[in-house]
Amino acid sequence: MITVHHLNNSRSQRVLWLLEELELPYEIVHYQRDPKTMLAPRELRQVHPLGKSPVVTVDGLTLAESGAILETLTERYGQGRLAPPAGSDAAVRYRYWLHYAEGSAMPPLLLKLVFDQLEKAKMPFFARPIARGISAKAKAAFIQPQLSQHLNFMEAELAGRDWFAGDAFTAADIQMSFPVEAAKARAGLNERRPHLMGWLARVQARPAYRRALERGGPYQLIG
Ligand SMILES: N[C@@H](CCC(=O)N[C@@H](CS)C(=O)NCC(=O)O)C(=O)O
Repeated sequence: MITVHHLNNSRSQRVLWLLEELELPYEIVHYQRDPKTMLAPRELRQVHPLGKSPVVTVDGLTLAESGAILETLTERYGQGRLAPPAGSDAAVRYRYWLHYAEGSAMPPLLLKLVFDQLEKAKMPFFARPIARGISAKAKAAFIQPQLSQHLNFMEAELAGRDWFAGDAFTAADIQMSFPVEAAKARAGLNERRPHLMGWLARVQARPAYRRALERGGPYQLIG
């Protein structure tokens, strides 16, 4: 049996979506973020020492790290679905995007989230202008240029093909949904990048994506 340890508003939404695409039976154990810190509850550390979401257990084996989970489940249960044929160019791109999502796209998005929160955090009034100044500098000098570079890169890649790995929808598109949704929610992704927006509309229209939302519960992307 596949069990998904699902934290609300989190990357585990992608795992539910993959399982819906593969039409596999699974059960969900729900966890709620602390409303103040947004961190996962401590119980999740009983499943995996880092206590991050997603974590999946499959017949006694514990899997963590969303890219690794998607790759493992696709390999084990996909029967050729959602992954390009081994040895093809699409397979090389598939592996690249599976890693890129968390390894390269998420870090600047996470920095943006952290600095946005810093600006809103409670602090003595005299500290606020200092905090805002530091945040503005970090965003202007590093975060915004990085975000633009990544978004331009993804936009250019999708100009030549419908899906990240090639002509067919794969688990790499599922993995890429989180950074692209986060970029739309908080990093200025909009209609000025029509290929990325078109891709997002296509993935969000998939019946399995909608079913995963129904099973996972309310999903308001916060990163
Ligand atoms: N790179 C990891 C990131 C895992 C991660 O940071 N998950 C977030 C949810 S989106 C989390 O568990 N946050 C709550 C916490 O850190 O306590 C992955 O892709 O699985």
